[in-house]
Formats: sequence, C-alpha cells, structure tokens
Amino acid sequence: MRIDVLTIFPDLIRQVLSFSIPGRAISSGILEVVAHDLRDHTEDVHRTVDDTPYGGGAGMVFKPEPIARALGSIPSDGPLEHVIYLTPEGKRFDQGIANRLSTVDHLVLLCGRYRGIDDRIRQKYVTEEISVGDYVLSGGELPALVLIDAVARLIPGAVGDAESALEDSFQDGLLDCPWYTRPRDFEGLTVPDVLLSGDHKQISLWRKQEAEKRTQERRPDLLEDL
Ligand code: JDQ
Repeated sequence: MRIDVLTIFPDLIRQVLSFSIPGRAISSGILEVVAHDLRDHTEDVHRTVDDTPYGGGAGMVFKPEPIARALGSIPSDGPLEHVIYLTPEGKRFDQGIANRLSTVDHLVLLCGRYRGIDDRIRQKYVTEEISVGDYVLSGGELPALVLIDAVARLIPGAVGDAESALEDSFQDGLLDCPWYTRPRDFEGLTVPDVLLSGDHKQISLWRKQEAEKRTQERRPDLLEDL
C-alpha cells in the first residue's frame, strides 16, 4: 500500500512514522508513505501556501493552487480515487473505516492548517472527508497519523502473530478484556485464578464475558447494532 500525505510539516509525518508498527511496515516494504511539502509546490519567493479569506474574518485559508499542483505531482495510472481530507466536518473515523481503507492500494491524505483549505479543492479533488473525533485540533497532521497508524496495523504482515490484529476485541465490536502479567500478587491485588488454570477453553470464555461486561458498562452504544 502507498500513502501520500500533503502537508506543510512533512518531517513531523516522517518522524512519527519511523517508530513502532508503521515504522516496521515501512521498513519491510509492505507500506510506503510519501510526505509532500506543500511549500515545494508554490511559485512565489516566499513559498506562500495561505491567504486571507474572501468575505473577511480572522485566520488564513490554504490557497488552492499549491494543493492542486501537489496532487498533480503524485504518480498514478488514472484519477486519484481516494483523496481524504481530515477535518472536524468529516465522517467520524472508526474501525470499520480503517478496515475498508486497509484494503485500498493507494491513499492520499490532505492536511490543512489555520481555517482549513479553499473549498474548491474539496469540490474538485477530495473524495472523502474524515474526522478523528469531535474536538478541534490545530491541523490535519495528527488526524492523518492516527488514520495511518490504524490502517497500517491491519495490512497483512504488519503485526506479529502474537498481537494479530484479528485478535483485537474491536474487530468483533467489543472493548477489550482486562490483561495481567507477572507478578501474581501486585500490592495486594492478585490475578484471577482462571488465568492461572491452564484451561484455555475457560480462559477464552472468561475473556469474552469480561469484554462483554466492560462494553455493557462503559460503551453500551457499541452493543446496539451487534
Ligand atoms: C484542520 C480548525 C476550526 C478547523 C485546520 C485544518 N477531528 C479533527 N479535529 N480537528 C481536525 C480534525 C482538524 C483537521 C484539519 C483543522 C482541524 N484545522 C483547525 C479550526 C475549525 C475547523
């Protein structure tokens, strides 16, 4: 899978993605992330990417031309099919969207700043708008990294067998069960006996029950359309 990221902070994207599961997916060649600096697609000496909004108001808006030129520089056989704009106005990101995007060959992620981008870029080039949650961040880079992390770990081979993404409770729509490691007694709190029993059928039944109990208590909304 290839992911192109359009941003004024390409080094932020590259540095974060050098770590952990996305970093390994990139090193092993199953994921390629290309971060493009929108300033490289400007034509003035000041490398200006933003301008004041028509109609007035505080803040700046990303000019359309550098974005259109950056999109045009991305190698592709046909038109770009998955150009995603990260924005609080988008569809809320969830595991279902991550699963769908992980099956796609090529993604383009567009990161705005300030008040966002000129709306004509959305109208002409953006195919999907995604929000990572109902709070306002200062730009699209952290949302893009959230999306890349969630998608990268779903690519076959990105996560070791031990931590297989298929084992994630979220894959079956539930919150996770409690987990324990050594020591058996930590500050007077002990590990549930069933986990020490060696009875794998009982252990997996207990984990399923705990996951259901937690989901019922904390996120009953997740159980609604199960
Ligand atoms: C941008 C901003 C006020 C946007 C500029 C570009 N889920 C999510 N939260 N915040 C974002 C996404 C996000 C994404 C891109 C962004 C915020 N801003 C700041 C400020 C209104 C709209």
